[in-house]
Amino acid sequence: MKLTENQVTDQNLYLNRRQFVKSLTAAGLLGTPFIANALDFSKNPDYQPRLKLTDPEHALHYNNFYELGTSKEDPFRNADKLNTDNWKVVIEGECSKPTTFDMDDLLKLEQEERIYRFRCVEGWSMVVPWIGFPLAKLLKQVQPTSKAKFVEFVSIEDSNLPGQRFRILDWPYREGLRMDEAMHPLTLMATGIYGEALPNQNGAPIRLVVPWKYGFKSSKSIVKIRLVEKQPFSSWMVATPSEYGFYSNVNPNVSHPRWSQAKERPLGSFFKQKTLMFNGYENEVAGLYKGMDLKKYF
Ligand SMILES: Nc1nc2c(c(=O)[nH]1)N[C@H]1C(S)=C(S)[C@@H](COP(=O)(O)O)O[C@H]1N2
Ligand SMILES: [Mo]
Repeated sequence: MKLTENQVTDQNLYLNRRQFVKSLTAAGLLGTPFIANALDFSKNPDYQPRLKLTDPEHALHYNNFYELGTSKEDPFRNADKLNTDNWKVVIEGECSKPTTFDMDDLLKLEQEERIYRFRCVEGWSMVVPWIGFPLAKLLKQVQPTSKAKFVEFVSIEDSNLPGQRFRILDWPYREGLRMDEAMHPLTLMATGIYGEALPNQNGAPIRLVVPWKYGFKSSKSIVKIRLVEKQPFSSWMVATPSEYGFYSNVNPNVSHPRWSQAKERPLGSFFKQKTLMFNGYENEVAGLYKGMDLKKYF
């Protein structure tokens, strides 16, 4: 569905488009593919909570994307080192129809905007309008077999990525979800943010967004999705198994070994606020973990 700008822009909830373009001009972003790539999308009314959006100035310039460097400004500064031309996403493993999708195929799926909370394990958070489609829609197309118990996500590996010259992590960046988590309606494949195609620093051209889990579960720049029988290892589990578990659900009652997770600092705010159980999505997802000891399965 093609909507006009008036239809998709709610002045109260949504950021002022002209202001946004102005902030991009100030940041020297105009003329880059980011502003040229407006997406066709509709607002999903079920996911338009009355939350104050994070200023894109923060969400687009304060990033974690170790392939592009480890400091928060590196991903934006090195954004042009990520080549997204002819991007393909391979879906393989335990499914009857393994398929290679190109971005045209994926952008043909109906794109919707959803405003989600996002909480990094480091203790900062944001509220951003993602554009994308439920991962479940894509997975159904390849017809997972009964052996598909988990889903593994593999991000790009490329010698031009400055962070991959160092073994900061076990490259390529890998993450995983249980099949029911992957099929959950909240789990999104994002292609855009703030009304535009994803800029490179936020994981162009396509990334995962799992809003009830710590941010590192939301893999950027995905090239492969594997349906598997056994629980996969994520790059963070390989790096520090005592600190980063497979589940990594946002939980204010379970501390990181080195800091409390009870509070978070919204980007752009001086003050901290309380972190919510499952990042505020408890009603939607608590059932997935019924009977599980959340301290053990962290
Ligand atoms: N491929 C890849 N994906 C990644 C990361 C990364 O380093 N590489 N960092 C993760 C972390 S720790 C966070 S908090 C989020 C940050 O997303 P944002 O920069 O869009 O806010 O991306 C996640 N996805
Ligand atoms: Mo993070």
